[in-house]
This record gives sequence, structure tokens and C-alpha cells, in this order.
Amino acid sequence: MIIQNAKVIVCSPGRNFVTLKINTDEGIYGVGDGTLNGRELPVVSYLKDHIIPCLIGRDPFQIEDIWQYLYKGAYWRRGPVTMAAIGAVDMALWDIKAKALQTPLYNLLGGKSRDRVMVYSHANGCDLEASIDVVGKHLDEGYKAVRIQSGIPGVAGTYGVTNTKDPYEPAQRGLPPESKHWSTEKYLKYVPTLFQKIRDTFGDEPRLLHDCHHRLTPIEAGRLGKELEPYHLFWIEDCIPAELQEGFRVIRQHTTTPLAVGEVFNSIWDTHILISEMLIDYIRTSICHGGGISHMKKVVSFAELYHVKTGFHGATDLSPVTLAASLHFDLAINNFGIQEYMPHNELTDEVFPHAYYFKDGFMYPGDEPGLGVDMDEEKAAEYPYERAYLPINRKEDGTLFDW
Ligand code: KDG
Ligand code: MG
Repeated sequence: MIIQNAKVIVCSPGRNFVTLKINTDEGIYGVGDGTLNGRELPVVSYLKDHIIPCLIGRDPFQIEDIWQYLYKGAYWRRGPVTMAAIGAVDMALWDIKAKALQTPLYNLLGGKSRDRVMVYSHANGCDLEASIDVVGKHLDEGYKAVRIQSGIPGVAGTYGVTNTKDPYEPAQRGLPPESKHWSTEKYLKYVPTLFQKIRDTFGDEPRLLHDCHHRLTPIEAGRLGKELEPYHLFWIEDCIPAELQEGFRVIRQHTTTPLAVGEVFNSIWDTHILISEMLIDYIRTSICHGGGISHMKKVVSFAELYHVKTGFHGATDLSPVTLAASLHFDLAINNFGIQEYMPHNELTDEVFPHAYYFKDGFMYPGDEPGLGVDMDEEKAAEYPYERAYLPINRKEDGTLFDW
């Protein structure tokens, strides 16, 4: 079998997605996700201009060699654009191989280690009362784990919270990017009260998660983690901007609240100190941004040695292709932790028909050969790319801050 051609399809059924489709001479094709929210087009160029011409004629079964060729062969390594592009190729190749062998992908990753994948949902409320309300709804829908983001009193609009009935979608179409507001003081005062109220209302059983979205310093994160200890969170996520891996040493000195990080990481080199010093509990790098299944297998095996589990990024800006790949991976590995799940909108599900499904708090990848997700190209063509950006964030005095 050889790779005959490949194409990149950008579509926007509510939000932008970059999809790579690799065709072989035997009629089997594979799909991969290369979506990088707000920076989709550089990945498209990287794939079209630099990767696809080098793939034609290669044996799609030589996944590791192709991965190394694209990574080492470019000389310039890592970075979100490069790794998302390599990730898309890698996913598509694993899809091809599993389809050719007529088996679901999880069988190539070691087979099932469990029957089902526990997921966490996003409960977003504009204030305390709305947050309690929405957590109750998610528990009624069967979720066993819920991430809670709540409007901070005195702060107009913050991460994860919407005032409309629509699910939260941070990327907004058009220019300039939306501007949000932030106050660390008000946030740190509010969050422990929020979780106290949630535990008082729903008891000990639900797993509760929270995303700080890169906004604290290490010592502030230590304080938050310590103050949340009585409420036994499953994790706090991205409590600091994590380029400085050493910053986590400070947090660990102050709290036993479990820590999750990694959705903006793209290689093992972003995380090796965090893992080997056991400074984190969950690694969240997505299969798409982390160079695909081949590289994430290495990250996750390394993590396993240090008691670090997975909690793959699963926001709606990762396409159903990444979600499917994540679910196969989650099912197969031993050190699975939890999977993030934000359901895609109806249009997206129409563009990407898939075998995976949700039932009673868990997800299942389905048993179709390969990833079990396809792309309806005609439907995709009805929703062309639309420029959209993530917001920026400013402190109360106007200083540009982490979003
Ligand atoms: O593109 C950015 C989103 O994926 C991110 O804001 C979502 O933090 C996020 C999460 O935990 O899902
Ligand atoms: Mg996050």
C-alpha cells in the first residue's frame, strides 16, 4: 500500500476545524485533526506546502518512521503548528492501519484495558445560583464528574462562563479579538465559597474539577489549592502559565489538591520535569497538539512510571477526529484518569459522522475499524472557514494578562 494523495479540508460548522485526509492506492483512507484554535491557517499551510508533498508514495504502515521523518527531518522541532500538523498525519496513518487490519484502533494500542471511559462535563454558571443549578442538571444527565466555572462577583465576563443559553465557545468570529476582564483578588475570594456551596448541595460523591486557565502565580495557586482541600477536588487545572515547569515545585509545597496541566503543551519536552519530579497528577496534552498518537504514547508511558494519569483535552475546538482518537487511547492505556467531554454541535456531528457515543457519564469509542469517524466533504463545503480568535484578557487597570 502507498499514499497516493492527501488533502486538507477547512470547515466551520459553527467553529473552524482543520482536517487531513490521506488516500492510499488501495482505496483505504484515513482522517486526522490539525485544528489549532484561532491559528488554523498556519497548520493548513504547513500541511499543504511542506508535509503532503513528502508523503506521496510512502508506505502508510511505517508510522514511526514517517513521524521521525517529519519531526527530525524538518530540523525545526516542536511548536504548536508543527506538532498539530504532524499530529494530523499521525492520526490519519493510525486510522489507515487499523482500517486495513479491520480492527478498532484501541486494539493496535494494546487492546481494551477497561470497558468504558469516564468523562467530565462543563458546568458553567454566570453566578453562584446558576452554577449550582447547572451542576444539578449535569448530574441528572448522568455525569459522574463535572468541571465548574462560575462568574466572579464584580468581574464582567470571565473564562468558561456565558450569559446565553448556548454552550460556551471562547473563539469569536471577526476582528479584533474580544477583550475580557480579570481580578485575581476577587477570583481567589470567590472560588472556595463556590465549592463549599457545591459540596453542601450535592454531597461528597460527584467528582468536581476546576480550570484556573493559566491565571495565577505559583504562590497564589498554592493558596487556592490549600483552601480547596476540604472540598476534595478531582483536580485544579492550569493553575499557572506552565512554560516555567519549575513553578510547580512551589505549588506542591503548599497543597495536596491534585494538579492537571498540559493543554497548551505539544511535546514531552514541555512536561518531562513536571512528570519526573511528580509535580503534577494529570497530563492533558491533546492527541492533536501533541504530535498524534505516536508521540502521546511516549508521553503517557513516561507519565505512567511516575503515577501521572491522563486527562486529555477535549474542548470543542478539537474535532470529532481527535475525540475519537482520545477515546480509543483512553480505553487502551493503564494510566487513564478521565476524559474531557464537550459535545459538539449538531452541524459538526453531521460533518463528522462517528461511532463513539455517550451513555450515563461514560463514553465508548465504538467498534468500527479505525478511528470510527469519517468526514462528509460535501457537507463540510457548505461551511467554509471563518476568521475567529480566542479572547484577550486585561486586569482591572488595563494591563494585558493571561487569558
Ligand atoms: O482553544 C482553547 C480552549 O481549548 C480552552 O480554552 C479550553 O481550557 C479549556 C479546556 O479545559 O477545555
Ligand atoms: Mg483548560
